[in-house]
Amino acid sequence: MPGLVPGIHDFLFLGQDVDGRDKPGHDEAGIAGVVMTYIAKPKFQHPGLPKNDLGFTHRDYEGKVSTLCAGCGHDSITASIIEACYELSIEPHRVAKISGIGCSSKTPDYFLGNSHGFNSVHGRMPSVLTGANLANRDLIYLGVSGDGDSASIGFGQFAHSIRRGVNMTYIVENNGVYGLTKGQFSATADRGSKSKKGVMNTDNAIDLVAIALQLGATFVARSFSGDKTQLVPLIAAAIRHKGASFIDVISPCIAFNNHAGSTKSFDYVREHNDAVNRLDVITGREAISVDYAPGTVQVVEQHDGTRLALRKLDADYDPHDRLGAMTFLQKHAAKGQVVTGLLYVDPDADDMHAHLDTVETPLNRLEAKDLCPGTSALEKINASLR
Ligand SMILES: Cc1ncc(C[n+]2csc(CCOP(=O)(O)OP(=O)(O)O)c2C)c(N)n1
Ligand code: SF4
Ligand SMILES: [Mg+2]
Repeated sequence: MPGLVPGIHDFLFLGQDVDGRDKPGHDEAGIAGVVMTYIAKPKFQHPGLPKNDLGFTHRDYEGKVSTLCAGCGHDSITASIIEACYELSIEPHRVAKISGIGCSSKTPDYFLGNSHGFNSVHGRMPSVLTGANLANRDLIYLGVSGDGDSASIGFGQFAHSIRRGVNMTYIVENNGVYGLTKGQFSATADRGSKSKKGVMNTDNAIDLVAIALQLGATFVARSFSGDKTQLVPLIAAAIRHKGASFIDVISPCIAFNNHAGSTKSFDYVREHNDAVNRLDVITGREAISVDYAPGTVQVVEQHDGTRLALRKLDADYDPHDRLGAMTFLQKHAAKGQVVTGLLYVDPDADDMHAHLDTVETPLNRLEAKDLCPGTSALEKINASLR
């Protein structure tokens, strides 16, 4: 997918604002010097493409052609999301993908082209997703964000959506910089790491995985954009999990954060990656992948019957122990190691709707009489509050 078109920064001066959107007043065909912000993919599909249970091919889970820089880690995450949704045989119209602003937040345009999508405001994805989820609990919610979007401007929003237990898969495509606005350090950049121009970051880093654990997320994982074998089953398991699932994906920005001195570069993460487990997701119907060694597998039962098979590398790592996960993370961080894998899961988790005891039926399917029960019902409620 990458490499077909120029990087995003080639477009920025060509009639677009800093978010990569067309400047007001410019139509899609473009005026002098304006380039379209997307390229649609041809609809043609080879008849021999493999199909999933629903008869869909991978192409049915793709979106537009990416306009990110060729080699951007975010494009690899897009490929993993497509793969996970294909393997789970998800009906695309049942997915709502919601994002903020940034190169990472542009990616929902490149996958699940037949799903619902909303590209919101910088740092505001979590509240938009929470509202959509409250209105229609029947959809599968994918929150896609960046480290700037979630750890800087949207830090409060991130925290509240996690602590509320919104049923979602929240993915942060973490490159340690504001890629879209040309590489300023974000709040996840490690103290002491260097920018492309050699400037040292003197601020302490926010570890979103540690925060998600502390705030009560019931599925917490970290992975690396270049490790599809680990990332695809993690995304699939997060989608099947009921509750707030959070995945921090280290995703090198090849334009501004892939040099010596960066702790989010391909080379650094490869050298310091310590996987706690290897996993496959097995749905009730059939195995998504059979690539696991018998005898070294721990099966985690999810409340909906989904089984998560963990292949443990650390004999004593227990993904059911929140406190243990927090300690494990800090211990390894102190050694400069990036822990990846499924760090914590609560298989019996509840979500926000259970906490609030909301009505089962999505609001858009309720009748007017259910939504507005009339004056006498209102009088009763008012009386009970006096
Ligand atoms: C309210 C507001 N403030 C600032 C900006 C400018 N801005 C756009 S994207 C961005 C940072 C994006 O960084 P990140 O979320 O890490 O995404 P990346 O591009 O690195 O994938 C900023 C500061 C904006 N669009 N809106
Ligand atoms: S995150 Fe970096 S590599 Fe990716 S599109 Fe943005 S500037 Fe390019
Ligand atoms: Mg970023």
